[in-house]
Amino acid sequence: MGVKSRVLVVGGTGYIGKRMVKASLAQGHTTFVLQRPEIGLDIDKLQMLLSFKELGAKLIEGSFSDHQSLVKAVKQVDVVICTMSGVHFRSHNLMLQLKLVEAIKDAGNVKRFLPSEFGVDPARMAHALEPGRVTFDEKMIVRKAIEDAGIPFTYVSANCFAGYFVGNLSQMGTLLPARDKVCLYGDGNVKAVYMDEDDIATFTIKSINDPRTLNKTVYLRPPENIISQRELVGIWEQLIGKELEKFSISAEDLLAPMKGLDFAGQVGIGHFYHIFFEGCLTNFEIGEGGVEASKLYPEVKYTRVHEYLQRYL
Ligand code: NDP
Ligand code: GFR
Repeated sequence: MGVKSRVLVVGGTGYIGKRMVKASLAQGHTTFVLQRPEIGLDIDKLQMLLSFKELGAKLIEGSFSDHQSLVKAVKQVDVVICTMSGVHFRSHNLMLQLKLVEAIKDAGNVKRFLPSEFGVDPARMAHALEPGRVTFDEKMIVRKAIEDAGIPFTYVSANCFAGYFVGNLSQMGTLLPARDKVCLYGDGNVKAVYMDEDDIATFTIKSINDPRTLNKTVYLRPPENIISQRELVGIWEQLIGKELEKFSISAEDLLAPMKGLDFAGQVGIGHFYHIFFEGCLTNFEIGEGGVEASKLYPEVKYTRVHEYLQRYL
């Protein structure tokens, strides 16, 4: 809201984390990034941290295995954003956030904490399928710890990262768009919400010191990006000037191979089922505890799906 804050990003070299760092700097906040000693010889992470420093960020050393180092880090800032990895094929450490909550509680100075969410609203997923439900259950455990500690928060429900859901026309097991045939979930008409990850970071940083988002869930639901998988495929067909052969998979057939897959694969199938058969991203009205980002920040020119798809041509 124009006011500048001191922001610490924890998980700042991650897929969404690096975008948070850049958005925080771009919006003029004094931006800190946690530099974990455990990254060791991970040269990509180290070089990225150094590049953030060149952009004006400050690096703060801290480790999840050293409580005092976390307390010291959060004492230097007003806002903490955590982008800890979730449950997928990369790594899964959401519960580590409980250590960060403890540090924020002990430090006592943090004005807003944004835990690692950035997807489906976990508060609406008590019915989620095993084993993917673990993503949502763990995020709810972290929320409870935050609220029990009386830490001011903002939760961000970012819906579908375009990199995981737009580039592949929402097909599982690939990150690239089909050019001949495509599988639709059921009739393909269930509405989802697709977000460019840079916009997720932009909206998130806009929310960090906005009184309207204090102790609220911010839903990213920009109207032009609320589309069905069939509409997504249609946009791609327009771009490539070719109609794709379409076939349909039923919910039963999507779920059938679940047992034979590894944990990450089972989690993924569950998420795709809830999103594209149940419509969990759009089958509810935003209530009292929530606000919608594109309404709060109409000045953000968010990337439309057809613009995002240009990179795959
Ligand atoms: P990443 O897999 O990129 O990991 C992010 C960061 O987590 C890493 O960079 C690292 O921080 C930190 N981390 C991982 N393991 C450890 C550990 N053992 N100790 C300390 N820190 C660790 O995460 P994503 O960006 O993919 O996911 C972030 C959030 O976004 C999750 O909540 C996830 O559920 C959600 N998400 C949502 C999607 C959607 O479509 N809506 C898609 C993908 C993710 P460091 O930088 O310090 O090394
Ligand atoms: C939409 O909200 C979420 C989406 C969320 O709250 C948490 C995680 C996700 C993503 C996961 C990110 O890694 O949904 C599925 C999963 C990504 C994934 C994509 C998993 C398996 C796949 O085969 C896949 O193909 C693109």
